[in-house]
Amino acid sequence: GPGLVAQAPPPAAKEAPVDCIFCRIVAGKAPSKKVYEDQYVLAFWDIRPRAKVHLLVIPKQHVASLKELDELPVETRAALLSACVRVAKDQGILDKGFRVITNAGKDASQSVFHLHFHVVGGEQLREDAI
Ligand code: D5M
Repeated sequence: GPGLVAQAPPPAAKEAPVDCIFCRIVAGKAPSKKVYEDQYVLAFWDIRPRAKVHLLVIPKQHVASLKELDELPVETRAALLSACVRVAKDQGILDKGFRVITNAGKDASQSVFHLHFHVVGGEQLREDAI
């Protein structure tokens, strides 16, 4: 009848999981060795560095992995890659070379489910692994 108008369901809540360690770092509730920050992204040292330089670049907005990239505003997507180059430059590894890696999902052995790019370098990296 005329009184029954289909209602779209409310959008699913996109709140950051309260237990996300990288959200806690963004919020200043967990420590990190920050090297860069702007309104979109944060970069800090990996807690378990696997090379002389091993940084992580993350969006401040929570998404689980690269699989969810399209949920981020285009400005954030651009800022992520620009920040990878910027922190490499700031570490003095731009010209000798560096590697940017993101693990997405089980087969990639992703262990922290907040999108992050590893920026690795400062030494000769293996051809077949980070
Ligand atoms: O890698 C996740 C990476 O995140 C791994 O190299 C360790 C790092 N990590 C985990 N917790 C922290 C904190 N608290 N600070 C800094 N770095 C951290 P992946 O396998 O790609 O999910």
